[in-house]
Amino acid sequence: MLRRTDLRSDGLPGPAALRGLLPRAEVDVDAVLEQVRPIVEAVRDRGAEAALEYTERFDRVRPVGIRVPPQTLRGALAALDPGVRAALETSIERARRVHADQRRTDIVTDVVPGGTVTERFVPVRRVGLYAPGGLAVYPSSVVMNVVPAQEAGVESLVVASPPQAEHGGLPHPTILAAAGLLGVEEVWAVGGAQAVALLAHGGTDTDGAELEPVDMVTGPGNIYLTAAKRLLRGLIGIDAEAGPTEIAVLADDSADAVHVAADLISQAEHDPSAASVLVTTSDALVDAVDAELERQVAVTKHVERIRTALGGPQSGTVLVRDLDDGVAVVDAYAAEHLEIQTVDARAVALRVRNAGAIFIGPFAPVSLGDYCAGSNHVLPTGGCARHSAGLSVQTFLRGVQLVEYTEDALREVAGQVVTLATAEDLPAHGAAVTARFGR
Ligand code: HSO
Ligand code: ZN
Repeated sequence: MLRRTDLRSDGLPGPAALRGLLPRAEVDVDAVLEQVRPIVEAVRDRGAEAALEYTERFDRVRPVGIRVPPQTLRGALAALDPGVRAALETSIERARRVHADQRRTDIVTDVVPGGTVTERFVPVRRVGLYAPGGLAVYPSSVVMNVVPAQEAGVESLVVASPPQAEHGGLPHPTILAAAGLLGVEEVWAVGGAQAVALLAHGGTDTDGAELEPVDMVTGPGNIYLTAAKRLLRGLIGIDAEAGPTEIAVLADDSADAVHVAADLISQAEHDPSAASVLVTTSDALVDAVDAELERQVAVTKHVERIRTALGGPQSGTVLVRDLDDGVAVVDAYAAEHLEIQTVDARAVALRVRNAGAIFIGPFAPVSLGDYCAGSNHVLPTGGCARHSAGLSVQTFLRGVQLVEYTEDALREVAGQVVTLATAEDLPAHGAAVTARFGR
C-alpha cells in the first residue's frame, strides 16, 4: 500500500536535497491567496455582515448571529454525554499540568553594577482560537488551544468554529460543550478565511453586539484559513501554519508491525491528504507493515480516506542503511508527529532535531498525544518543524525587556555609545547620551 523509497545504496545528500527525495505533498497556500484576499477585504470593510454572507455561501447555513449566546454554551455542556465529559476532563487536567509548568518567570541580568536588563514575559491580551469543522469535529483541539492560552494568562479569549447546518447554524455541540467545560464564555459561529478576518478586524454582530478584534489567532484549519492567516499576519500574530496531519515512524527490526500499522492508519484517518511515512532499517518490517495495513485498513471505519492518504504521494516507506541515516531522514522530513520505535528509543529521540512532537517507545502512540498525554496536539506540519514549535504557553507570551541604568552606569558606557553612533553617522544618538552629562 505504501510507496517505497530505497535510500540504502549511496550516501545521503545534504538536508535540502534529501527533503526532495522524501514523500510529501505540495500544499501551495500562495495559490489560494488571491481567492481569499477579497473575503478578507470584504470582512474588513463590512464586518459581520460580510462574514455572514460568506458563511451562507461556504457553510450553506446562515446563523442567526455570529456570537453564540452564553445560555447555548451552558445548554451544550449540560447535554454532553457523561463519558465524553469525563474523558475531556482527563484531557484538560493533564494538559493543564503540562502547560502550567511551561509558565516563565522574569529573567534579570545584572549587566554591570547599576545596569540591569529584565526579560519579562507578558501574555498577549486577547486571542482568537480556531476549532475546525470539516471531516471530523475536534473538541480536543479546543482543549489544546484554550489550555495554553489560559495558562499563559491571556485575559480575553474567543473560540471560533464554523456553524453546522445540521446543528441549526451553531458550531458542533461537542465544540460548544468543550468550550463551556474550559470556562470559555465567548464563542463565534464562523469558520474559514472569514473567521480569521473577523477575528482580526472585529465587527458588529446582527444584534448590535461588538466583536472586539483580537491580537492573535491560533489553531489549525484548511488551506483557506491558512491563507487568511498569511494575509493578516502582522495585523495579528499567528501560530505556525498547519497543513494536513503527518506521522513519521522511525523504526528498526525491534518494532511491532501491528503497532506501526495502527499508528500510520490513525493519522491517515484525518484526511485523504494526511501523510503517513515509515522510515526504517528493516526490509522485514516494511513487508510486515504492508501486510498489517491491508488487514487493518479493511476493517476500519473510514477506509476510503485512509486508503487515499496511504496510497498518495505524500505517504510512503523509506529504507535507510542504519539509524544514523534514519535520524538524518526524519530531520530532513521534520514531521509534525514522529514516533521512535527502536531499541533504546529515548537515546535515538534525543538525536532528532526537527519534529513537532516525538513519541518514544511502544506505549506512546500519537493518538495518546492527540487526546490525553498532556502534550499539545497543535503542531507544525509541512516541514515547519524545522523552524517552529507547537502550541505552548510560550506561544502566547512575549518577552518585554526592561532596561534600567543608573547615572553612573550610563556615564561609564557613554563613550562607546557615542563611538558607535558616530560610526553609523547618527550623531544625534550619541548626543542623547552626552546631553545628560554636558551641563
Ligand atoms: N492528530 C491531530 C489532532 C487530533 N487528532 C485531534 C484527533 N483529534 C493533529 O495533531
Ligand atoms: Zn489525530
